[in-house]
Amino acid sequence: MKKNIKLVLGLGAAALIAVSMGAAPASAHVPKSVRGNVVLTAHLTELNNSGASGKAFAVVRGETIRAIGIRAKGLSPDAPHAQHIHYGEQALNECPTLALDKNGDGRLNTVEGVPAYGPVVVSLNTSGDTTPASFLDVSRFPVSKNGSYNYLRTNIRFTDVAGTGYPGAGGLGTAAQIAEAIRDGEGVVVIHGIDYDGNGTYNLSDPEGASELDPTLPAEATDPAACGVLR
Ligand SMILES: [Cu+2]
Repeated sequence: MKKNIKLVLGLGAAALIAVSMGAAPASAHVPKSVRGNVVLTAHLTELNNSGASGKAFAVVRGETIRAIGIRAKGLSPDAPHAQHIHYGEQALNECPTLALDKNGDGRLNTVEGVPAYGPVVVSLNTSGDTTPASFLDVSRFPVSKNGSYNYLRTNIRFTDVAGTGYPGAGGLGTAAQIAEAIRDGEGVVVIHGIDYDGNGTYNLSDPEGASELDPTLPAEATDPAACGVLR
């Protein structure tokens, strides 16, 4: 009996995907909110000449992401790819350009992109905790078999996130504030991980060296590879 209930829920999620992936007639006034569900989509385009691209959708209701899916291709193959929703009250909430390459090394690292896409508000991993605390737990992010993957996760709750820049609250954004911003089209999906030299692994000894986020991780594991705004 339990299995049947799960199946029904699964079909529900599939229906939501079908709705969000389907092309809406250009002329119709399709309300963003259908019975409280806000459907958002994003076209992911490459950063750092990664060659990656993809599509994402999210169905958000209140402070919950009921379903989120990412279809990515052209990524460094057979490697884990950290992926997040980024958002900041004081960020542009757009994808960055190389103009933000502050140190002029020709690569856009994750921190350099923050003025554009803001800090991490949700970790789009495959199991367990989805808060920003998990943003670099590479063992729980999707692996790009032959450079692509289809990711789907349901029922992610937004949480309060420090550093999202709301004045008067020590920079803390509440779950409600962040959820509203994402529903309003200000969330940015970022996929990380570029094996620049194509030697098959992310290496600390490669020319890019250590990540600016964590000296024990290669920059190849954390540099942004694709980006798109959920609108
Ligand atoms: Cu990210």
